[in-house]
Amino acid sequence: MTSEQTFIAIKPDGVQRGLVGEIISRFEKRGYKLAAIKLVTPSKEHLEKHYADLSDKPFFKGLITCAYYTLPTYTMGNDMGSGPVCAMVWEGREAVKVGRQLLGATNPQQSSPGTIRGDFAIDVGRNVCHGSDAVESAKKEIDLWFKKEEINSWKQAGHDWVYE
Ligand code: YYY
Ligand code: MG
Repeated sequence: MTSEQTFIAIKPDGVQRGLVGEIISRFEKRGYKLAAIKLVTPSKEHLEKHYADLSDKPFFKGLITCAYYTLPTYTMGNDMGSGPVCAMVWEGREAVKVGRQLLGATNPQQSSPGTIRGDFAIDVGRNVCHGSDAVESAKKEIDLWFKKEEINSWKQAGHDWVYE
């Protein structure tokens, strides 16, 4: 597989807990290239689209609740809509698959130490990050979160030291 893009987001719990730098650092150190980044507080409608395939799940309502997102501080009881999300596009070889590996299992109780969730999370509803689960969903998520002109095309100075 040649270079591909994945959508990675640091959820409000990750932003509030000061994990933005740490999570970016893990993707950077692995060798991936940051193609887009912004801090956004998504609307309920936006989150409904983002999580459309989970709309019949019992945890869906809690996942997309935005009741508190205008409050200045994080309020317990909701997830993605509770404050700013750090939305990113990361690019590189097998970025979707390896991105998921860097995140760890959905439920942090099952996430291996060394993964982001395995190092920084305990409960599934506070698992600090999102990553696309397939190349097709990555394309849809990138289209949903970013305008074309927000995606940067550039060559990393260290490219040839990362790829053979
Ligand atoms: O892709 P990933 O985030 O690892 O898991 P999904 O199955 O797509 O679920 C999205 C999101 O929903 C998950 O990161 C936490 C939340 N969630 C939950 O609160 N309770 C569950 N039993 C399963 C998922
Ligand atoms: Mg998912």
